[in-house]
Amino acid sequence: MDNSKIKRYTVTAALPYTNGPVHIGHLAGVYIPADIYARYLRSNKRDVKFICGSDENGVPITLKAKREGITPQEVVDKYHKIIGDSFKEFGVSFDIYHRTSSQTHHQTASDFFKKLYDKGVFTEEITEQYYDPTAKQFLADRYITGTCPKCGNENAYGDQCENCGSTLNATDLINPKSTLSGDKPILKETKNWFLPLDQYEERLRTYIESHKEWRPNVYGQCQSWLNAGLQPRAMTRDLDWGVRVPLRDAEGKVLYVWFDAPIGYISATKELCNYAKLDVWNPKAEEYYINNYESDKCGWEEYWKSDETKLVHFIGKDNIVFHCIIFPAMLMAHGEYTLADNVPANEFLNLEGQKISTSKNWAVWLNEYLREFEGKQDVLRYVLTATAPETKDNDFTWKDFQARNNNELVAILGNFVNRVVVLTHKYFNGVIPTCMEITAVDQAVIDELADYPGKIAASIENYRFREALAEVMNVARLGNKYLAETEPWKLIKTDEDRVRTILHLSLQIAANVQILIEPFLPFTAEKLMKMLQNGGHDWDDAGSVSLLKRGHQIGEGVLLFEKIEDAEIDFQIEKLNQSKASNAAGSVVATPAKENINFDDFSAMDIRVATIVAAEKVEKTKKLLKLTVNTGIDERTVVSGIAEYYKPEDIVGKQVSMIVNLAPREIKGILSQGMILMAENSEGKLTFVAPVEKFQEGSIIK
Ligand code: B3M
Ligand code: ZN
Repeated sequence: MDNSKIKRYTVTAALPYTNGPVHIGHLAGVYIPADIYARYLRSNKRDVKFICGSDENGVPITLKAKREGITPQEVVDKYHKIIGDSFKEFGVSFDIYHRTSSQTHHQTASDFFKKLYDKGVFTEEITEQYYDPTAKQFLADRYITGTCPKCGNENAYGDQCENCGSTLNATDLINPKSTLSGDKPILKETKNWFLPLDQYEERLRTYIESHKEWRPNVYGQCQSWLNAGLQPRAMTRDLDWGVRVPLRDAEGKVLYVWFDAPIGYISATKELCNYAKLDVWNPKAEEYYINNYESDKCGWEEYWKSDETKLVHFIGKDNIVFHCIIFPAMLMAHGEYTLADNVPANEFLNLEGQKISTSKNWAVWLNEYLREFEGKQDVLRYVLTATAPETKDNDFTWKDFQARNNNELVAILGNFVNRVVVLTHKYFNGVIPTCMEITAVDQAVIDELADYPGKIAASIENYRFREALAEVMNVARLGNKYLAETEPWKLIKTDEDRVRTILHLSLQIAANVQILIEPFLPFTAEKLMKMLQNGGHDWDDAGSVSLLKRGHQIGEGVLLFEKIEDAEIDFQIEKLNQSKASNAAGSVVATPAKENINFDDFSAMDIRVATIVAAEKVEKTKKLLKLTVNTGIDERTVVSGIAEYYKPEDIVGKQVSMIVNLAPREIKGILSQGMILMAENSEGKLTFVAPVEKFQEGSIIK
């Protein structure tokens, strides 16, 4: 886009699914680069709206709710808050963090669909979908399990087999089962509305081909989609969670989550513009935080419908087709909107050589990082930017994290700033000395410094954030080199005027670092600002050596970074190794939840605290122990299949939980009156479920 034409920027970051917390892969892939870009634009006094929010619709949410036994609304409320907090704590400076369960969003998405419908954009198609007659609902692919036709895994999902990794259609499964009722689903006809992507193919090709400057991975993926030929895609689904399809004959249907989610960017902008004048969190506004208080009524349409607006989507590579093909097709069909000028999608970040995986707990969770590395947000921001997967997948390792902190942040950036501030306090009581005579060495430094802001800006504007950050570090290196060459600590006795000049210039370099590092490491920039007492500067001022005036009093020195010791890193590696060990044991792949029961079913069970008073092996069996237990009500006999895990002599005196009203059964000739509750992991290992402290026998468990 022609730079002289740009009046404003709309910068979006992919809306995270609210079905779990966010980890370093999310930060590295999307949110840190987007934040750097938005902060850089603000520092350049450009008009920018930085938009994000929670993606709260779709099957991932309903599945999570089912697994946790809570409602979808409870799921999204919980994670909207957790995710919003993490972003805030890492300094991700959204102007709004909105959510797609909001009224504004439902209305906006619904209107958008209606507009396309009224224009006759959609085609109606009747297809056969699996339906659960007991639960009386159509089943999304993830709600169907069955045997994988490729590898025989009995727990494959309707869209994928996690054992062999094949992509499946629900109808491929052998012995399909509904996860809702456990019954065999039937095929039933259903009507849905399709976006005929094939009809937009040529316009999309023209659009994509006018953006040869896009990252090769993004451009390449778009080309291969287009070359494969686009197919109509259903924009509605038979599901009961999401934005209702605003048509009469669409009972029980909602908008496809990838139809409504990108519209979430638009509804968030609307919300931001309507509520921007409120400088408090407004629960009615249904957003988590709004940053841009002053902007008052900003007119959301300018940010979406003007060809003077530059729209940039930050996403991960798995979202490319949705942002570069489907959403643009929707916007074209609507007719009033501008298309994205760039979609800088990142590749994936691996962790210690393996793909990050939520289900295997192979991840660094942001909330845990914040607990274990308190106040070190910028260290993570630094490492994730320095190793960002911009052009290919990249690897995060804890050793590298430590090395970059110790050898780069501490040794280069922290060291430079610390020396300048300490020397200024020591020699001149913290007052910026006058610049005396400039030598050739000084001039070379001044000239080199002047080139950096432009170079760094060019890298950022071309979405090369790693390169940009490396250049900012070079500014600190320049400062260190200058100090090492001029050695003011040796000159102070003999040539104080020379030291004045050296420190004057060094302080200017530090002030430049403050401005240039701000988009990347905002917390560090803030500390520098306090140390140098240097506010009110922005990008335009960088490159200059008159940012700090002589006679200006600087603040107290604080350490910007501290060394990270081996023990802290070993702890993190150990934590991951534990995940690996339990993955190998298979214990993390929990069996799916059983069907819901009602409260009466639960309270019909009489579960008590009991104590084992005697135990012996049941003869001629491998697994059974005969236990005598004190239930508080009586003393009775129970036969329990725990002999492989417990020796009789080890469990006498142990407290247990026991169902006391289970109908008595005869086992190997012994009348067993009740059942001891045991937890069983995926290897079949058993352990007692007992009160955590000694408790009175007969206490009710409820
Ligand atoms: N929630 C997918 C994801 O988190 C999706 C992004 C929506 S962006 C409009 O990967
Ligand atoms: Zn398989």
